[in-house]
Amino acid sequence: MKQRVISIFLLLVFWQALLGLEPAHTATLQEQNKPLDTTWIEPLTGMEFVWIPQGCFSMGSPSSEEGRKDHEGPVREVCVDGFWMGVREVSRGEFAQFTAATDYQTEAERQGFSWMYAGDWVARPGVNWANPGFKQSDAHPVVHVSWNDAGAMARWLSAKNEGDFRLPTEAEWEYACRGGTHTARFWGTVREDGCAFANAADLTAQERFPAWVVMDCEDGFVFTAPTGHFQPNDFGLHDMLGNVWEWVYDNYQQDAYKLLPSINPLHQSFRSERIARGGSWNSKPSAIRCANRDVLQAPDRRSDDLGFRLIRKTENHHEGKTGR
Ligand SMILES: [Ca+2]
Ligand SMILES: [Ca+2]
Repeated sequence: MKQRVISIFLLLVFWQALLGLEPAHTATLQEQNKPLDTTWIEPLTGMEFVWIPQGCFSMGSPSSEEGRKDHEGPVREVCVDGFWMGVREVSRGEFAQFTAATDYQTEAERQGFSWMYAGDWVARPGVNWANPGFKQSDAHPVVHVSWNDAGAMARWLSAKNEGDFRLPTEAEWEYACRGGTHTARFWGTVREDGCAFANAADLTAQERFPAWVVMDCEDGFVFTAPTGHFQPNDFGLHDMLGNVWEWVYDNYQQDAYKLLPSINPLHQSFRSERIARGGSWNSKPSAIRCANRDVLQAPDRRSDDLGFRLIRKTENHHEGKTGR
């Protein structure tokens, strides 16, 4: 009897191997959590989202990293659940569809001014997302938008679609920026390679602003570039470094990496400081790093180098959970 059972078992194993079938339980956690499609287009704006699988990474920068500040440490392992992320920064054309549909007025429009950078910060009257102070097409990233403005667009998209839209947390943003890499920049260790991957302060910008510290290469843009113009990282995300700084969801906490949990960390408080990530067209090379945290004093801050991208969280795509 025992021999017969073993024979049947071996026959089944042989049969399964012959058919090339894998037993169901060998499917990896990653495969189980993968959505059916890995890109998704938001129907109202045409914004493209890509699935960022759950994962863990070393958040923060080592003390040896050039340009590093103390609040970028201590480096620690952080894990985030999977999410959909905007492949590109929100463009001016996409933001225009939001304002046209809702009559929303940005804080720069309501208060009648925004901040512009040309070596020093100047509060300039009449400047806003539709009148940015330099030439832009609808394909360029929207600028002069506050944290509050970004939240308003996210709430509009959440009301019109399945899923919840919001800014990425700091952890989600840095995980997405790194795209599985461990270097200061997702393209590797040679910062001059950056002109293929990021619109930053470069030789093109130095012709206009001679005092700027720049990358020793030409990216071709003094101010913003069309979103998606540069090569993406390994997650398929464009402009995670450079072009415009990107708002994240958290309130700023200097000691966040000491205090927050390592699973899906998020800092929320009554303090007004917020954070932007990734650097912009006016950033010197040492600011163009995935770990860099720029502290902004209030959620109504806006400027000509500051925009955002959104993420989308859904329940029906076997959304990846860290399970810890
Ligand atoms: Ca540039
Ligand atoms: Ca950016």
